[in-house]
Amino acid sequence: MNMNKYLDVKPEVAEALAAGKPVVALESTIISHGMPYPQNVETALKVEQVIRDNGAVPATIAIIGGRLKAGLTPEEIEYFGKKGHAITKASRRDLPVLCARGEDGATTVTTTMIIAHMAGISVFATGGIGGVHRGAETTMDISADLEELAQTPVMVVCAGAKAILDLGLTLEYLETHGVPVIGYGTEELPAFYTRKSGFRVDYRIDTPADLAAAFKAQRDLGLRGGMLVTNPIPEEYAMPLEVINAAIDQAVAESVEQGIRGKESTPFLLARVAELTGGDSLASNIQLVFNNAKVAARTAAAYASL
Ligand code: PSU
Ligand code: MN
Repeated sequence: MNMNKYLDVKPEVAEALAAGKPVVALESTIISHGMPYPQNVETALKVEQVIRDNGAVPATIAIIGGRLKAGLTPEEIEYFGKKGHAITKASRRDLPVLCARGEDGATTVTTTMIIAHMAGISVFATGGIGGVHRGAETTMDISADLEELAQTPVMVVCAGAKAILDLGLTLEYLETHGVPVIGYGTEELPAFYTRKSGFRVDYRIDTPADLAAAFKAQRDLGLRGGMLVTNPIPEEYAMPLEVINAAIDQAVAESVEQGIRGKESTPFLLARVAELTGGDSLASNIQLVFNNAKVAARTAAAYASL
């Protein structure tokens, strides 16, 4: 493979890819901006173990000293978790300057997809994706994650999107850009902390083998863009709808009052919802990431055998 000059693939990951073995990408914004220390580091290490237990090699993705890293060491994961919000949250538009200057960056869904694709990784597991924000009709705040799904051929396994977003507009945007939205074992779009949202997915698929077959068909058809797999949080960790919605409504109202904009918007809302719901939402968040890692690893294994 003709490797990008800025890319470093961890040897274990490179060997797995060369041998046609399954690899699953993981993002680093969830570590530095999505959870508090030390739970972020514990979760990031444990999620790698879940990937291994389900037959794939994990590749946590980040930017370190201007290098695009496909696969981190435990020490690097610790570094990202400890530095937290001091690390730049890096979306597509941030890559040129970070790489030119040799700086660090925490990769969002967008940049994790870009780097995974550069390295030859097809499946990526995370918690939630960015989307169209409430009020986007005036703010135009639409996550670059949606645009990336439209153009980069990576399957993203998530637990849907948080209701901090306008989920209806998010689905409309994905439809316009030709991104298939799959429900894993469900017809209804999950909303991260809850299994239901009131919105329907495009297709329900029930097995990793069938997810892999759909992704393979997308490749064989020569269609650009990725696929969004939404996997509902396990029932026992789902949060009561009223509790989570009250916290989300308050967080959104505060972000409007305080004029929070741009890249700060999502981290502000996530942190505020976590504060307002106490440790419950953090425990749910951790469990749904493990659940997504399991589905992603099994799907990567099925895809590798096609
Ligand atoms: N949504 C979550 N948890 C997260 C994120 C979103 O429930 O950690 C992070 C992901 O890294 C996602 C990014 O790609 O936020 C989206 O940020 P923005 O809305 O600024 O594009
Ligand atoms: Mn935004």
